[in-house]
Amino acid sequence: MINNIETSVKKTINSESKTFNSLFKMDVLKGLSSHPKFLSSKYFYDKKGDALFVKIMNMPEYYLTNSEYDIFKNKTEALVHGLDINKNTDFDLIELGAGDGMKTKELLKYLDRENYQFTFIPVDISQNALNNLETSLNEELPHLSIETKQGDYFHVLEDIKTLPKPKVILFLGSNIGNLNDDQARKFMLKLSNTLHKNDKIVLGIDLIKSEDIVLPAYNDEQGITKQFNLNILARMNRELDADFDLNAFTHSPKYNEEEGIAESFLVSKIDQTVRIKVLDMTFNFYKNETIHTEISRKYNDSILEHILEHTDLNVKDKLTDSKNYFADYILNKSNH
Ligand code: AVI
Repeated sequence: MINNIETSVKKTINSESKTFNSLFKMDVLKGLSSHPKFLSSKYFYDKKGDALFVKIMNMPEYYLTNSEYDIFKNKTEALVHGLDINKNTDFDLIELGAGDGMKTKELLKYLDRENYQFTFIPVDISQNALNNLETSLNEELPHLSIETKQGDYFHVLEDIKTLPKPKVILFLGSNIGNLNDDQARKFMLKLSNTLHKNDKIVLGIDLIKSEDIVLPAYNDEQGITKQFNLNILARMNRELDADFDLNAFTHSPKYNEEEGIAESFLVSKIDQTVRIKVLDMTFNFYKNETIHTEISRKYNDSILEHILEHTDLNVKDKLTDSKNYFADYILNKSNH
């Protein structure tokens, strides 16, 4: 029975993929036809989701933002020292997933004040976020050379590869944590292959710590993270003409301290059938059935070493915040 469903789903995906004009539809079809069901967390981030994520970053429970800001504000000199940049060498400072650049501005101000020669290249999927960042940087640092790049950073890496100057890549905010270990290994290999010898990466990652600190960050009192998670259903209602009843699902975050993995699920409160008009399909959910929506992996030194195993990247330095919650690792590319 399961085989039949899987075969028909595969057939549908194969035959329809040419006509599907959006990856979203295909991913929804695949994820909701799987056992257990899953949806990719990248679909949290539409306009509504972006706004909710900004709220999350400002929540008292979401320690990640303040922890990394602490490093950028209070350890700027050590950070720049670890990057080994010669003041007379022009370089590109590329930020993957720049957002509002709050942390990066501390670094930019320092580099500007100390007369380093560089161009700041923020990369983001949202043109709106890039425009806002450019406007605020033009005001705060009028001499800064800035070139924005809009796009999915997986694809932008191809363009970055051709840039001739030495590079420093910023990949902050524990964004790598939203990839599983296999995806993270592939991504870091791809990133490593876009770099030249002695280029650097600043990789911001959340460190493994106890459940009483991590879990509230994904289960806040105000219910903002719940809205963020449910937005993926709301997005299917908006974009795929689905009829999800948001009240019929709950937000359920989990954290396994031993593994250092936080995960979010949506759980069906009742037996129910949901129709997705654009797919011309219905999906059944039984009471307590889960949809996996996000992984937020936490790291330690040995997990990171494992992720970097097949790359030419070596850990050169590690800076942590005053509470030891978060780390910015400086990685050096050792070969051409
Ligand atoms: C973007 N990313 C690093 C966040 C995280 O912590 O995994 C996304 C997030 N999900 C729920 N809250 C925040």
